[in-house]
Amino acid sequence: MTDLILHHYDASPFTQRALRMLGLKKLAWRSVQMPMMPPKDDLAALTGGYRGTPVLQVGAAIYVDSQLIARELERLHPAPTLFPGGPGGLQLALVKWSDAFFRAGLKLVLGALSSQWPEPFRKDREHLFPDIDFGTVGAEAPHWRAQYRAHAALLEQQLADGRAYLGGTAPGLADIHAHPFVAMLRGALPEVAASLLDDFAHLRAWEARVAALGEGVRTEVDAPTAHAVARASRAPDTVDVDPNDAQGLRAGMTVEVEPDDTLRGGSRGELVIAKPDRVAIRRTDPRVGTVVVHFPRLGYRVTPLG
Ligand SMILES: N[C@@H](CCC(=O)N[C@@H](CS)C(=O)NCC(=O)O)C(=O)O
Repeated sequence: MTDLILHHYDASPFTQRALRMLGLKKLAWRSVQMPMMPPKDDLAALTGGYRGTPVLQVGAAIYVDSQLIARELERLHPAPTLFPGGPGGLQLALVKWSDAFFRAGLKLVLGALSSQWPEPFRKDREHLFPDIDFGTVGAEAPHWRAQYRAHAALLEQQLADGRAYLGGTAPGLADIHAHPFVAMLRGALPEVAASLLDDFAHLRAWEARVAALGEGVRTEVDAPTAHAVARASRAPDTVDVDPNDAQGLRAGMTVEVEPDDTLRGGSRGELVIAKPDRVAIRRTDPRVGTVVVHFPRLGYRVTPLG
């Protein structure tokens, strides 16, 4: 039975990113569905409070965010690589570019559709994105259409020499970063997407190729099964704190870790890893035992509590 357990819901473009990684690597994995909004107690038992999707579990190790899921899948299953043609720094850096692409598409979707959402879901998303005014974002649609098309035009430019994927002949993380936000607009606002994208012929062919990566082989399991896996596994005892840590973090500190972009929730625990690429905390919960929860450093705030 595969060690990989993905906690997720499929409607999320960030989940779709994790699925394309699993597809590129042709991996078998176990799926635990989470709700699209709180309460998410089953997930919180593992993460300590982070509520976002996707989250990868490997035994008693928990990996938050598609950035770290990419790194971990690459470490565990190096071939085929997510980083064709290089060590991956630039492909990983594109996560911040892809966030800007996401935001342009998100604002188009919110402006057009959020007033029709059920009230509890709309209120939850207003909480999640405190920097977006749901009441006025629709009035900015021309700007966000222009931004979205400008991002998509970069993809079209990169593909214009006839290459199959953004990096050349092999698919990689750059494709997987960008593709979900093209698919998101096509799914949510097909007419808007057509008006912004359909003269990009190379992009259209590329969309089909990236979608065809699929998702590997999924087996559904329930949350108690995943919790039992965590309880039966020994939490990794690695302690690895960068002596040059930019915040002066030290092993054993109690810290809170939370995203610095949206309010996807924070987690508290004992700091065991702090490096430029990640921070990890050890925490114990009666439902899952002791787990180590890893977060990317890029885009996450670490607050020492004592
Ligand atoms: N940087 C994160 C972003 C994840 C993210 O924002 N996911 C959204 C769904 S698209 C989410 O978790 N929303 C809150 C929720 O579903 O509770 C990643 O790449 O994993």
